[in-house]
Amino acid sequence: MTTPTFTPRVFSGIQPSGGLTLGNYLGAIKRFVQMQDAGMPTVYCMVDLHAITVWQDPSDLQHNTRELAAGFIASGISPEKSILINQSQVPEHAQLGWIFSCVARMGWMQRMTQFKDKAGKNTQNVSLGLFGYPALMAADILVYHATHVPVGEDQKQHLELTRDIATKFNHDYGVDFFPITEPVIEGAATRVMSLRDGSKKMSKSDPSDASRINMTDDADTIAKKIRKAKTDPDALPSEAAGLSERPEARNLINIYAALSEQPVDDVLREVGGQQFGAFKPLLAELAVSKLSPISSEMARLMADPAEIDRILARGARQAREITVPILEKTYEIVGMVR
Ligand code: AQP
Repeated sequence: MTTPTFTPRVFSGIQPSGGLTLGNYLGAIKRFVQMQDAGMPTVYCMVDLHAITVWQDPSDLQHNTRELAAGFIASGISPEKSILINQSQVPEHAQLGWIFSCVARMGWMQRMTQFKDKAGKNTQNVSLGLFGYPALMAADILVYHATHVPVGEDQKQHLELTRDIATKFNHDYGVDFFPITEPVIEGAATRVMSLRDGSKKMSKSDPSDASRINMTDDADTIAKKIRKAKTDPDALPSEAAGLSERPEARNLINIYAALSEQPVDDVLREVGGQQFGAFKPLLAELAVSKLSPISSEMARLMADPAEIDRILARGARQAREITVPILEKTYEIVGMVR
């Protein structure tokens, strides 16, 4: 059998499970914009079906979905260049998700560390959806035959599972129908850590608001959170090796490097030897200068939610031109009578 070549296509998504954080921006959205601007066909998604794997208040979910769309657009994702969608408006995601739930093996799912982290000791009481989530994520990607998926480091294992699902489907049915997707995990901030604990990922659902920078935070709030960020008493090193045992210092330097688009070594050449008392105001100033234009644009877009809804409706129509034929062909391969 010949291996088909798949046309490059980029897909990625973010859950509207809270407000956008600096982690989502640096780990994911910045790369989304770069790939769009490099001229690749791109599909970006608010994954609302994933968000409800944990409880979401319905009105918050609506608000967060529109605000996330505003965040995408304000960060540089153009609805003219990318297909911008809300997952539940493109039903083929969930339909292919079911097929993939029948391809993925229990043993594979039980190895997913994000499930273990999110369920904690509560594995009997969390939703079945939280456990099955990675099969739906594989469907989100493969229902577009996407070849490249820009994500933060925390999603690496789910992308390996996506490759396993595609491989098993192709093998079981004797086809070369689904591509083996490449994760794109690059840059200085693929894993932005909590400002309160350098061993924990910055997360929109962390109960402590001080642990994260929200894209909607104003300048004073950003400066205050950075001023209060956990650090150690030592001065900053002049080389990256000096950060290896200092997770909080490494995190702030990585954030600085990603925001200023410089390698970590160049940043340390500039700020090595400084105490945090001197470095934190520099970081705050940089963060405010990069994030303020985005948050003001988000506020402007949120003043017209009907326009956001129009953009998403158009995105869903464009997306379904791709997803309907791929799902139909999948059903045919599986042997469903149509
Ligand atoms: N701290 C982070 N550093 C770098 N990248 C990150 N991402 C998330 N947090 C960081 C990347 O953002 C994209 C969207 O993530 P998501 O919203 O789908 O889910 P998540 O990874 O579970 O993010 P959160 O903020 O922690 O959400 P909750 O609290 O709802 O679970 C992904 O590409 C992710 O890698």
